[in-house]
Amino acid sequence: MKLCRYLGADNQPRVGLIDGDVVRTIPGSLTEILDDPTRSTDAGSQSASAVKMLAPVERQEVWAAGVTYLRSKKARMEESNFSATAYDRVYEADRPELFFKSMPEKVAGPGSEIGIRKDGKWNVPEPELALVLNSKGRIVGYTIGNDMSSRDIEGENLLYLPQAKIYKHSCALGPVIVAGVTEDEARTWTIRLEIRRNGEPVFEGTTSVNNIRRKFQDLADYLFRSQEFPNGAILLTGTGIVPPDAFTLAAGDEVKIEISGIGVLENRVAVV
Ligand code: DO4
Ligand code: MG
Repeated sequence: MKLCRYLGADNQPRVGLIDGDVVRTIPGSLTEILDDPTRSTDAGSQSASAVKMLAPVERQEVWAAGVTYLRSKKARMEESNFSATAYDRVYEADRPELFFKSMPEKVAGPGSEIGIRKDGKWNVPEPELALVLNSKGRIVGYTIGNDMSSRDIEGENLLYLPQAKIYKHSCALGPVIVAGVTEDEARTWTIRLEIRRNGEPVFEGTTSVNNIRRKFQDLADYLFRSQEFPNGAILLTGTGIVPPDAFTLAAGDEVKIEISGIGVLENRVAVV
């Protein structure tokens, strides 16, 4: 089942169920629908190609897990002189690295601009499977996330992580939420990242969701420890694709992230 958030004819955001080429409106807020995805869809329908898709997030905070793939651990140990052991240790530890990523209203949707910091010299996208959690911390769906990051700022000092990760247009989500899928099924999916510059591919990489070291529900349970999310939350699960060290994003680059069971999230890079 594919859910989306889109702009209705009255310019108000709506939640819909994608049924072939048609979007069927689901009455209610995303919070209510995540708590009960079997709600009726009798509030009208429109052609899917005719509507503007929005980021599938309404009042849910966006959080992210880090260093959940071996590739991410190795890349971060290389970029950082004195924090290398922190990445090594968190990869093995029971408690995962979890960090706040974005308020929902700041998330970029499909086709919107994503940002690279003007004071960052080494900027990359991080293509990630995102867990959609309801208010009880249960995984009710999956979407695609982009955890845009400045590697030079993070590498200079671990305490700069919030600046490397949380800035204007640093988080994109979409295009849809796929609900009713088990973790075992999601682990068969492939993540693909393609970056194009002036229409030409400049980077392409793939990984398998199954390379994520941690169980998805364990990540969600840690996020909900001593914490409440009355509207649910989105949790990015970390990146397993890191472009070579010589690569940095430039304004105008097109970033395309595909997850086989979900779809394609495309955004263009702007300096912020
Ligand atoms: O520890 C820094 C962030 C890690 C991260 O964002 C990732 O592994 O995806
Ligand atoms: Mg990340």
